[in-house]
Order: sequence, then C-alpha cells, then structure tokens
Amino acid sequence: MASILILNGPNLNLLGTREPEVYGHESLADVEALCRAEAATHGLDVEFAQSNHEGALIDALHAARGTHAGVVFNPGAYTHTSVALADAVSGIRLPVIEVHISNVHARESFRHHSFISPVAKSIVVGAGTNGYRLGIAQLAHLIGSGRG
Ligand code: CA2
Repeated sequence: MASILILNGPNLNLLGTREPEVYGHESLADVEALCRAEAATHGLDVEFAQSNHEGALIDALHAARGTHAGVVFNPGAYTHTSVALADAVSGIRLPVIEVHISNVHARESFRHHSFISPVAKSIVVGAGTNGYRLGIAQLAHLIGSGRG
C-alpha cells in the first residue's frame, strides 16, 4: 500500500485549544483521524507528524523521499518566512500539497505571501480542516492511487 506524509508546522499542536473562530474546534488528533479515514478511502497509508522546529520539518521532508509517494503540508507560519522549507519541498521531488486551514488571503497582509506555494503542486486554503481531506484526495489523484 502506498504511503503519504501529512506534515504540520509550528503551533498546529494547539489546534482546538484557542482561536476557534479562525481554526475551528477540532484538535490535531481529530485532524489525524480524519486524514487516516480519507486516506483509507484512497487505499493510502498515512504517516502523520507535527513539529515546531524548522529543521525537523526539513528532515521530515527529506525522509519522505523513498518512503512516501507525496506530502500534504501545512507549514504554519513558516509558510511566510522560510526559504529553507521551500528549498526542501522543491528538493525532494515529490508532489507536495500545501494546506492552510484559514483563508490566509483574508487575514493580515504578512500571511498573503507563501514561500511554499511556488514549489507546491497544489494549494488548498480556507477550507477549514476539510482542506486536509481535499489535499489527500488531490494527492491520491496525482499519484494514481487505486481508488482515488
Ligand atoms: O491557516 C493555517 O493553516 C495556517 O497555516 C496556520 C498558522 C498560521 O501562522 C498560518 O498563517 C496559516 C498558525 C497555526 C497556529 O494554530 C493555532 C491554533 C490554535 C491556537 C493557536 C494557534
């Protein structure tokens, strides 16, 4: 069974604890459960990870080479700051779907620019946690998984 990596950046471990008007009420554990359920419908296995550290996220992207068929990536605030993460996304040569729970374009102007978007295969923004489902479905479509 093909496997995909769902990777989450800084502060996403706080999901469901604060700012429900922006990020909803679901916890990161809830997001993991919905990702596993969605991936199963496409015949895909899931590794689910979160880190608050830029280098750890880069290491996780590198490790996905050879072990995973693609990545659904919510880089959190590093989206707007990190050339290093953009280089990692572009360097691993795997399809990467960038996901943001909130509509970053309807928020502060510093959230309007993404270093990741130019190197992502697809982008899902402002669909709430359903964005992870959409990202997985798109990844399944791109990698041609059995039931995608
Ligand atoms: O909308 C998204 O998914 C973001 O990637 C979330 C990041 C933010 O910096 C990006 O601009 C957009 C922030 C994640 C922090 O999540 C929290 C959740 C609950 C309480 C506090 C932070």
